[in-house]
Amino acid sequence: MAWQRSVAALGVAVALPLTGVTTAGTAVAALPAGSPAAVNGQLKVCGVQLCNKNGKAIQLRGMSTHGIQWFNGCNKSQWWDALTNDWKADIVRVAMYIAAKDGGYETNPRKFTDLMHSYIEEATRRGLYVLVDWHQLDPGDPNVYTAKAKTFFKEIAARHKDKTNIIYDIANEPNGVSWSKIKSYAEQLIPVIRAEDPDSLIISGTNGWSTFGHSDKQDPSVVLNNKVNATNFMYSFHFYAKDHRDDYVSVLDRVSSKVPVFVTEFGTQEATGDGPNDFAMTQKFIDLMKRKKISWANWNFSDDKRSGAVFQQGTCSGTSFSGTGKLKPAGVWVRDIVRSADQW
Ligand code: IDC
Repeated sequence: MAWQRSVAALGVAVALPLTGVTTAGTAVAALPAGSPAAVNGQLKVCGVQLCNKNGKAIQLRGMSTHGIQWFNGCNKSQWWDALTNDWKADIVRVAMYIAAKDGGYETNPRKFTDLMHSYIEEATRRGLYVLVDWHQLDPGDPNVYTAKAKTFFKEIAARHKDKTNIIYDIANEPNGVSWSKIKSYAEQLIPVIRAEDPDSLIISGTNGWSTFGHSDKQDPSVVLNNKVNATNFMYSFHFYAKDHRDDYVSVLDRVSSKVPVFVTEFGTQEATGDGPNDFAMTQKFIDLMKRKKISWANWNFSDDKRSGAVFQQGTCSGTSFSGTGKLKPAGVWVRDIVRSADQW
């Protein structure tokens, strides 16, 4: 406001209205001023872009947890401090495996739903966006878990519907299943979430482990010609740069010009999340994602022994997570990119 500026310029001490004060009197989750989620607010899809509350296209960057059934030991204040203040991440993806054979959600729905609530609350206190990852993987058909997914997402959405920093990913990596079956699953889940949280941003994986079918040797047109019937919806794409080369860059470039895409998981190494890094190949994806403002989360912010876990083994039993002292090479490399200036 012009009058505010001119008064301030005169150096007159007067009480000026604070920005961000609402008159509605509704309780909204407190996001720290200046944090990524406070600045950008409720996300929405605009065209093929992800936009902030002002309709400006933005790119979110951040980290995925490892499976919270295995690596909840990392979930401590210094680990969150590192992600928020040292890495300056915009987003945390919380990977909740489903299958009993992995010790996932199925083994104890109450425990894992509560654990997800606690990650969401902590991310909110930190001003991060939080991506709730229904980490179905094996079996690869998300329809196996439709009833369980509905129960889980209904409770999550009902509890957190007033937050503006939550993103729902309803299927991590569908595999061994046709796109039409994934689309059918998505169209069952979306109304369940939207009944509770109408303006929510929802993502689903695509066939071929979230490659728009490319890892299944299918053409992405199968997805592009049969889109999910929903608004505010994005498709996920995953890659592991040592195994997934220029042809995957081309697919990502092609699909992201046609539909909104979020890279909810990628690695700089082999698809096992282990083995040698290929930073030069990863850089090609990073450049594309920067140019097109495609948001991403890297796998993963844990101390697993594999090369894709950014911390050296044993780090999570201590309290030192910030800086580069405890990082593996992938961590040093990815941290630099996550830390680089936000573009909003
Ligand atoms: C891997 C974990 C490993 C676990 C395995 C379970 O690193 O500890 O035993 O899953 O199958 C993905 C998956 C992600 C994988 C990761 C690395 O989303 O769950 O984690 N990856 O293999 N897709 C491509 C790679």
